[in-house]
Amino acid sequence: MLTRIDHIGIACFDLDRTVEFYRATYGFEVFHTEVNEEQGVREAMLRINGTDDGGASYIQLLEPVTEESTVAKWLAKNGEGVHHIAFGTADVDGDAQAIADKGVRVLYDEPRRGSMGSRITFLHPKDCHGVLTELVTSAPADEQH
Ligand code: CMX
Ligand code: CO
Repeated sequence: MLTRIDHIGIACFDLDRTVEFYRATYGFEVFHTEVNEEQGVREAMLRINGTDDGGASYIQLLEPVTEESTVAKWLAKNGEGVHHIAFGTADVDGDAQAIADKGVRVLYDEPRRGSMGSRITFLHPKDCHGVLTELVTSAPADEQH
């Protein structure tokens, strides 16, 4: 069951400048940064709020680290902006299977590593009314890194 918005992914050309905009304009501080080589991104997670199930909601700022990155390709076509939304679930495997059974293309056979040790998969935007949609199961709080 999808229980919360885990994050909204925003593609940007310059992560440091975009982080500074979010800090100066809204007061949001960086909670976590990492490079995810597999996803081809350098990212900053800005924690916005906690939620009823113990999870949190974030803004995920994404800067491509390679020319081949899906985010680089998207930026070249669209410029900066909202790239995807991510729903949180305790069971990304079960929910991805249930959604695939409804005829929506799930992009990965098995969930991959996402921010802070989470497990993630994506639904094809063309099957989701134009919205690239991510499903996330967070790592347990003491295993987030
Ligand atoms: N939102 C909405 N539509 C999108 C999209 C997005 N983010 N990315 C691509 N599309 C659309 C394109 O506009 C295009 O539509 P048209 O044919 O009508 O022009 C179509 O999908 C195909 O786009 P493409 O540019 O040819 O891109 P690809 O098919 O090569 O890749 C996708 C699209 C979704 C398969 C790829 O972006 C992907 O695998 N995404 C999942 C991984 C990812 O995004 N990782 C970065 C974030 C990591 C994280 O969140 O941690
Ligand atoms: Co994401």
